[in-house]
Amino acid sequence: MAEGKRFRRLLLTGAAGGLGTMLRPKLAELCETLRVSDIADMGEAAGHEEVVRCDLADADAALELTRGVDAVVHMGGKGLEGTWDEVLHGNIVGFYNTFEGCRKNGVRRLVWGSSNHAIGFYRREQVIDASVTPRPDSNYGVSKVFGEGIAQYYWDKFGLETVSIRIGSCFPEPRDRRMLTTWLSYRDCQHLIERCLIAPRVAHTVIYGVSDNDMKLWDNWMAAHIGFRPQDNAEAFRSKIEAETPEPDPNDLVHAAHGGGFAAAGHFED
Ligand code: NAI
Ligand code: 15L
Repeated sequence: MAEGKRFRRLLLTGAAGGLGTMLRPKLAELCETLRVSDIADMGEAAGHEEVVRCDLADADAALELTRGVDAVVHMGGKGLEGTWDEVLHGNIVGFYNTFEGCRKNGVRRLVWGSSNHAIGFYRREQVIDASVTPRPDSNYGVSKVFGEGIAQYYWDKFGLETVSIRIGSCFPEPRDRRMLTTWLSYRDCQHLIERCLIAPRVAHTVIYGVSDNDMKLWDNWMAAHIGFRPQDNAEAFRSKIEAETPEPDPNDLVHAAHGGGFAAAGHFED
């Protein structure tokens, strides 16, 4: 193994997406070879990269994709609410195929982007930990609960380790008042993914992906073994956000529910 590298080969799915693009150079630091994959174009392969364009809903493609990798950072799939067919294709069939590929190919660990929308119907005055019953707020949130369920199953039955990261809002800066609570900075996200990959033992861990914001909805005491130490705080953006956005109605679900607009929206199929 080359000096300073923790892994021979890592796989990053969703490499053309917002988080995949941000994580691509960071993951390259950790491994000798980074395999990047997406259904969309990902640009040219760098010297240390393998670029594989495929649909994770294709089981044969997912099996081939996961061959020969030590660990997977899975960010591919539908990243927002959508029709049931879209969510089914990208997140449920795609996730199952990714897990099956990992199992058949003996991959040791998978780290993936679950979402706060798995618990989006909790109310803002309820601070929750990872042991709560899921309360998904959308088709999308239901697919994340499915993902967490399959992760638990593959640990219990096959010993495949997974970290399910219930990501809050991961963007360069918080975009609205809700994100003053839910924001995960890019720097903290990169550190979190690294910790999830290198922590000695994770079994199936659920962790909230959120920066060290003053206002908190999620308590990560059950994932202390990951060693996640966020450094950024959305409070630094408060005056800018408050100047740009109207005073919220605290009873509106957009502000009252952890999932914000996803909880407040109607059913997507209507
Ligand atoms: P994104 O939508 O920018 O990226 C997702 C990528 O997955 C896209 O490049 C898309 O082409 C690819 N993809 C979709 N269906 C696919 C399929 N069937 N096969 C292969 N690739 C497929 O999403 P983003 O923001 O980068 O998020 C990454 C993951 O993290 C997503 O699973 C999302 O649900 C999750 N997440 C992100 C949050 C955020 O704040 N950015 C918050 C919570 C969860
Ligand atoms: C998510 O799950 C989405 O992927 C992201 O685009 C944001 O909407 C985020 O949740 C959020 O809750 O802010």
